[in-house]
Amino acid sequence: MTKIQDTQSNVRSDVTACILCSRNCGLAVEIQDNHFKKIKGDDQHPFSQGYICQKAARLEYYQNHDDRLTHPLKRQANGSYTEISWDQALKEIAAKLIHIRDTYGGTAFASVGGGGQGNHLGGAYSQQLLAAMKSFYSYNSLAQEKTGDFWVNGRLFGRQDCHTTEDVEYADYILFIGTNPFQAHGIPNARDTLKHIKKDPNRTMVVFDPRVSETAKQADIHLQLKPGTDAFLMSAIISIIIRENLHDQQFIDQHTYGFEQVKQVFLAVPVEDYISRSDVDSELVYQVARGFANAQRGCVRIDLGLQHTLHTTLNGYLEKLLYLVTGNFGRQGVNNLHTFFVPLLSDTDERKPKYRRTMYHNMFPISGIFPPNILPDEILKAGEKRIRAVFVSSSNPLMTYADTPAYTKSFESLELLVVVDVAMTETARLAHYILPAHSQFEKWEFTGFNLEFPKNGFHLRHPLFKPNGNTLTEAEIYTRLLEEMRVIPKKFLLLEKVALLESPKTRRLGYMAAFSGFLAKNKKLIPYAASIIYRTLGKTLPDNAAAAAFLFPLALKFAAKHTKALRRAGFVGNKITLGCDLFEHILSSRSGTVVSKHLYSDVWSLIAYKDQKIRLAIPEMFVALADLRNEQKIDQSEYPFILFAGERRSYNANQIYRDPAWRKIDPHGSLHIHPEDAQHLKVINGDKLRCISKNGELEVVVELDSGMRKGVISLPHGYGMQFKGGESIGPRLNLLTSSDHCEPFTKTPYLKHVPVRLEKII
Ligand SMILES: Nc1nc2c(c(=O)[nH]1)N[C@H]1C(S)=C(S)[C@@H](COP(=O)(O)OP(=O)(O)OC[C@H]3O[C@@H](n4cnc5c(=O)[nH]c(N)nc54)[C@H](O)[C@@H]3O)O[C@H]1N2
Ligand SMILES: Nc1nc2c(c(=O)[nH]1)N[C@H]1C(S)=C(S)[C@@H](COP(=O)(O)OP(=O)(O)OC[C@H]3O[C@@H](n4cnc5c(=O)[nH]c(N)nc54)[C@H](O)[C@@H]3O)O[C@H]1N2
Ligand code: SF4
Ligand SMILES: [Mo]
Repeated sequence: MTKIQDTQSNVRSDVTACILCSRNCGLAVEIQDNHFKKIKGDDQHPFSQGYICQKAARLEYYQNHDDRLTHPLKRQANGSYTEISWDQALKEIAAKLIHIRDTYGGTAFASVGGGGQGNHLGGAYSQQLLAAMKSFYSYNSLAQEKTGDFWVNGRLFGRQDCHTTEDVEYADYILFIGTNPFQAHGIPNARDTLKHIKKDPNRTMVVFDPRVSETAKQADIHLQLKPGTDAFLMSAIISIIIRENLHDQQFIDQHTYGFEQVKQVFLAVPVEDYISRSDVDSELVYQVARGFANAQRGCVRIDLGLQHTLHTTLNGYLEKLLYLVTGNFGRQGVNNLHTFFVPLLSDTDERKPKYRRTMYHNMFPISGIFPPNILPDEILKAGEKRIRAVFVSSSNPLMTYADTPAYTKSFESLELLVVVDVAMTETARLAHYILPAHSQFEKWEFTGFNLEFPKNGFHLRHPLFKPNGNTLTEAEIYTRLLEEMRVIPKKFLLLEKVALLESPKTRRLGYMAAFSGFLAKNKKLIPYAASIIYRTLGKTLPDNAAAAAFLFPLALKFAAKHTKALRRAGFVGNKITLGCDLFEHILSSRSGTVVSKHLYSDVWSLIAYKDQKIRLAIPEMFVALADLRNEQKIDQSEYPFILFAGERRSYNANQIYRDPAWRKIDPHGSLHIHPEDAQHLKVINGDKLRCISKNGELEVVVELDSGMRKGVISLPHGYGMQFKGGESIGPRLNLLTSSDHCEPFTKTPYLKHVPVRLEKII
């Protein structure tokens, strides 16, 4: 279904996708005069198949609101902003960037962000600026949550971009550890999937969560553990499985190395002591260990409840061991690896000296990304080698990264801060230049969160609306900037000519031959391939899809690597023309397309180690396990509560919606607290409390919730924005968090383990 025009009322029907979480469900929309009139699920979307949640219906609040940016802005000496032309903005920024690069070198520049929950197309262009600045420093939100997980994958499977996935829909015994898919999604069509599991007496759902989350309410077994104790609990479960000989020896012998060492380590785990540390019923733990190990199809799904808390990386190792030692890997209904059509991650093994570290923390990248937690120090404390210029794109660090005071101070000290966004954000308000982008519904876009196996898909979205004001796409912004910096020429006469000669018969292959030849002769231009192809082949694509042209070489590469999987998905041609067919389908399939169909047994070929075997023994993790034993209990005398600083609820969606009117409930983003704790503090629903951490304080509104553990409180993520420059609405959480309260290894912040105290406001 595409573009059906109702001429009378000027209402159009069209399709697109939701941009609010990593599921990126397909949407069928009705549009009138640059407004969404109606939003439903798109039945034609190959993965979501009509499913959406309540958040997507409100996307009009993303597309049209009072904080939308319409013109490039330059900050004046008095802090106000003046509209300037794109020419002036890009010329001035280019001159400043060149000065900083040529005076201080590659360590003086960092890029932050590059893509949010649905907009990854622009990232291909923004990352080019790193090469132009001779910098490695790419900071991104993934490195404040998922890099511990990626690091473990690197050791287990051979590369940090061997990314795991969960076949929850087909599993019969599912462990949800530190995740609440009912609200946060992250698994296909979450609420339907949960409902099916719940209804089926032959399937078991276990939730590990200190809170009775919406998912826990649907579970067969809820382990309401003490926050931050998952490493103890998972270690105990693995130990029980091994002690009781419930591990899958045949799988282990056939597909892994290192089990003997793992076995010794876990046989030494003091099971009862660890279970009591997590404060759950011992019998239930044995039941889960046995149930999971004996299941036909056991599957583990985790998220921030494991990553934003104590032992981040170790947690990642343990949850993976759970499914690996029980042989729940490489089949239907268990955990698997998957392909990436657009590679979101890379492999930067820190043992190899070629990956440049940061100047102050000597921090290494994981999967190519540096952790936002260290950026303020790298700006403020690295002396002559400090970061002096930062480009922020599709991210709002002043709201979303730990330690807002440190971020504010460091960003205020920069010689150049440029923000590329669709809205006037808190971070933008500190920038020297603000560059306004087309919204995600005004340009070609896609998500790189295609994390499915064995069937994977891709959805290239076309523009729905005409662009707002004097805005540009990221493709155009960064390409012009590279031209202004003179790192790429403004014209590529030969390539443009070859591109124009292409016909359906030649399938753009003449262009690809010329393009490869051109890059072979001009190696310095290889990092800017996306902009070059945008300016040349891009001009010949239908419907002004120039910005998507770089998907063509990716399609050729994907087809060459996964030829059989593409054929199974219905694409035709030889090893080369198959990629052309894929690209054509991507361009024309408005609801998205299946790009590959693997067999489950192909999973072994996705392991990066040449012998396709998994390395179960990770020495660093054995050290972390040994440290667990001696871990002291935290002294809670000054800060008696543990705050979850960032719960996913019905009406939060990162910092994507700024207008508070989008929320149907929970306008204050209230503090959830156990009724007995509230009674001690002498507060009832609607009262106000001061929530005080080592780093700062916030005023919060009380909501009693008997599903909370005593001593544990929760505030939502995605509030606290200053809409139209006014007061913060709801908790501005990262005023409470600090960047040194983090896992020392990956620097992932412990946002779900913030010690606080509460005081009644009278
Ligand atoms: N509605 C909504 N959905 C979203 C988003 C959003 O902003 N709003 N954001 C998206 C993004 S960016 C992400 S990364 C995902 C995150 O998705 P999730 O991680 O699933 O969501 P959270 O609510 O942050 O945390 C999940 C659960 O962890 C529990 N938890 C806290 N501490 C612990 C602990 O020590 N152990 C265990 N086992 N559990 C613990 C919390 O009680 C909570 O129920 O959500 C995505 N989806
Ligand atoms: N305390 C606390 N902090 C957290 C979390 C938490 O649970 N607790 N969660 C963390 C997690 S898991 C994540 S993923 C991060 C998310 O934090 P960020 O990475 O900062 O991402 P978003 O909040 O999604 O912000 C996206 C920005 O992109 C802009 N934008 C939208 N569309 C476009 C576009 O087309 N082009 C451009 N250039 N910009 C666009 C939006 O206006 C917004 O300013 O927050 C983290 N911060
Ligand atoms: S928020 Fe996530 S689950 Fe809900 S409609 Fe959007 S993409 Fe789908
Ligand atoms: Mo996230």
